[in-house]
Amino acid sequence: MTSDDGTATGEGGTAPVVRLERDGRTAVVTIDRPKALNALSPEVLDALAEVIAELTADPGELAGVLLVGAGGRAFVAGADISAMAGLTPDEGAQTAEHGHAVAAAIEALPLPVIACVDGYALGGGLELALACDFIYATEASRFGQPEVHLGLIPGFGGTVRLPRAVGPALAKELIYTGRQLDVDEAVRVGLVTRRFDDREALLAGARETVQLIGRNASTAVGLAKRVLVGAAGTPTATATLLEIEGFRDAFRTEDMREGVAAFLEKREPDFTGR
Ligand code: DAK
Repeated sequence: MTSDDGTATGEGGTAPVVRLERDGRTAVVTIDRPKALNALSPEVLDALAEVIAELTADPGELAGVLLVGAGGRAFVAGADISAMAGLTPDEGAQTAEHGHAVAAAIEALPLPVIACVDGYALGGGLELALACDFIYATEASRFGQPEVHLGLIPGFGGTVRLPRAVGPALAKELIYTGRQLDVDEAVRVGLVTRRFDDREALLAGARETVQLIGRNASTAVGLAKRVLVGAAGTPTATATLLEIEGFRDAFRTEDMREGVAAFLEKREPDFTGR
């Protein structure tokens, strides 16, 4: 459920497990279950889905979203293992659908979402980060798909998005072994785009990036995300058609006319998001 101020609350409406704060042009979505290292219980997935739906329905003047985990030890340490213990195969499949729906909603949101990782991003936590547009991380962060240790395989998109992010061979090695990457290796293999000394620097850096994005036409940023997400993993011919459609749609926007006119008139553009 979501309260008036956009705070998603847990069962009974008393315990917030996902918080949404709007600060100027930046939204911060915090997964707040630090005692369980922010593990993705069904309640957290519901709350995340509600917050993403709210941002989709009313993006206002937002230029970007930061997704963070509370507590300073973990972004998200995976799907909630205790919630999975007694599931039947069909219930397991429903859990996978639940997680996939949240990932798809993040990808469909026409705003960039930055996963801000400070600590563990394991299993469903890494999969959640991979559904974001890019990952920033602190020195204290660790990444992995440890599902095989539990007799499971990735179920929230890890077999799909991890190979796209780091290449199929490394993705296989990580999924088969369950070994963790430190931030050095995560940056080297392209999983993490920027590293920061600590959480404060991480959040400041991510906010700066949202500010940079916010100087641009939000229509163009949203179209670019639509094409990038839609084209991922598709054959070149399909991806090319998606790009042509997106390019066509850019010509439908006032922002494109304004951006081009401003360049030709040697002035700063005044984008309106239309
Ligand atoms: N679920 C539930 N609780 C968790 C948890 C998790 N994934 N990870 C940690 N916790 C809880 C611990 O149980 C502990 O709770 P208390 O005992 O204090 O009540 C608390 O968080 C602190 O954890 P530790 O005491 O273990 O802390 P350490 O610093 O010693 O170790 C750790 C940190 C992250 C290395 C360790 O907690 C750990 O290994 N956690 C599990 C990591 C993991 O295996 N994650 C992947 C989960 S599997 C599916 C779709 C998707 C998925 C599955 C199914 N369907 C299609 C059905 C995805 C699966 C996964 O993500």
